[in-house]
Parts: sequence; structure tokens; C-alpha cells
Amino acid sequence: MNIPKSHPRFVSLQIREKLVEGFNNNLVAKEGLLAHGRGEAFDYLIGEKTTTSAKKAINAAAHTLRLAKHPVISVNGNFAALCPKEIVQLSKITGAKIEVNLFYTSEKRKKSIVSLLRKCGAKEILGTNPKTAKKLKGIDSPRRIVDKDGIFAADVVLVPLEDGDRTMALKKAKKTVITIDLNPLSRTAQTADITIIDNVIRGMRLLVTTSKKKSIKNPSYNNKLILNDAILEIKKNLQRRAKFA
Ligand code: PTJ
Repeated sequence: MNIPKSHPRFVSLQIREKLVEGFNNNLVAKEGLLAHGRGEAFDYLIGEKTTTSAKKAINAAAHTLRLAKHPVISVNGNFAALCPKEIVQLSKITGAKIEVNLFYTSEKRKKSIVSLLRKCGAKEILGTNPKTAKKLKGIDSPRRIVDKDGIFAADVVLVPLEDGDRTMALKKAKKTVITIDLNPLSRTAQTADITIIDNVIRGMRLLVTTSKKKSIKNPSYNNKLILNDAILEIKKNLQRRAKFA
């Protein structure tokens, strides 16, 4: 659909179109469209911009990825449809492996995601070889199946738009978990070590730019405080909107 640039909700509608296109091209699950709707609502509440707390989390994420010995970027349908170029760029800058890992498992979608990431320049993509598959303990969803050379062996995992169970399983497996999730109240947001409360589109662009910097400041970082700040930013944003607060 051609959305006129003059439309006041142009950017948001454009992102929505990317998701619909991703669904039509077999990248995104039906449920992914619903998940995006929930994300959109939270994006509205944070003011559709990268907040100060998100910038701090992005800095901490870039620093953690730089120090990681075996970082992995976990890719699902929504993430692939929204940020294919940034996934490949971040992988090249940080040396992180890319692994496709779906909640609503589908070989057809996996193939489409792999082919899109290859078009964007990815050389190696894990998550499709049953011979190297391993099971993560403490989780029942298809996301428990991971690659032995990828998420299974990782010390740091970037898992945007994740489900809470797997974040917990990754934590139990002693991995450092970085997530990007617009909902500061989600179980993933609350469980991860570093939570970037931002739209993956904006968050990934800034994460790529920050990761390229020669020196990344070593931040004193507390995720509980970042989540707290993110909720306060929403509160302030709502207060500004309420005429008689
Ligand atoms: O491709 P699959 O099969 O792996 O499935 C992917 C989805 C996203 C459907 C699956 O992981 C799922 O159901 O996720 P949830 O449990 O709905 O969680 C998605 C989280 O991402 C929610 O907290 C949303 O608010 C958030 N979210 C949605 N869109 C965005 C987002 N966060 C950042 N940027 C977005 N664009």
C-alpha cells in the first residue's frame, strides 16, 4: 500500500506494512502480526522515539557484545522482516553468529528467513541443520531446539521480541541475555540482563552505530533501574498528554 508521506502516522504505518509484506512473503507468523500490534501500543506510550533509558541499554548491549567470546543473534519472523540488513551488519561488526529460532516453528518460514538474510549478505546462518540441533533444558516450546555451535554454546545472546520462557531457560543456562522489547512489563523484559525498551527498527539501527565506535564506554549498568526509568518515561509522557494531571 502506498502511504502518503504527509500522513501523520506515516512511519508507524510504514513499519506495519513491512510486517504485512513479511507475512505475505512467508517470513512472519500470523501471530507475529498480533505481537506487532501489542508492540505498536507500547511504542505509542513511549512516544515513538528512543528514550534516554533505551540509549543507556543500547550502550551496555554494544559493550557486552564487544566483550563476548561467543555472541549469537537469535532471529524470529518479526525481527527478520523488520531488520534484515541490521541483523547482518551487527553480526559482521561484532562477530556474532546468526541463528534462526522460531516460536511458531515452520520449515517454510525458516527457509524464507535464511534466504532473505543471505540476500542481505549473511554467509553462515544456523538453526536449520537437524544434525547440529540440541535441546535447551527447562522449556517446552519449539524454541528449545537450538544449534550446538550457536545459542547452545553462546555466552551472550541477543533475543529481540522473545518469549518469557525461553529467556528464563537461557538465563538458567548461564547466558547473558540482551533483548529489545517495547513492553517493559513483559517477562522477557523483566528477566533479561540488558533490556532495550525500543522498537527493534530504531533500537537495532542505534545498536549498529554504537557497535561501530572505536571505544564504547564501560557503563555502570543496572537493568532494574533501566526498567524503572522506562516505566517512568511512559508515565511522564502520559502526564504531558493529560490536560488536568
Ligand atoms: O516468528 P516466531 O514464530 O518466532 O514468532 C515471533 C513472535 C513475536 C510472534 C513470538 O515470539 C511471540 O508471540 O512473541 P510475544 O510473546 O508476543 O512477545 C513479543 C514482544 O515483542 C511483546 O512484548 C511486544 O510488545 C514486543 N514487540 C512487538 N513488536 C515489537 C516489539 N518490541 C520491539 N519492537 C517491535 N517492533
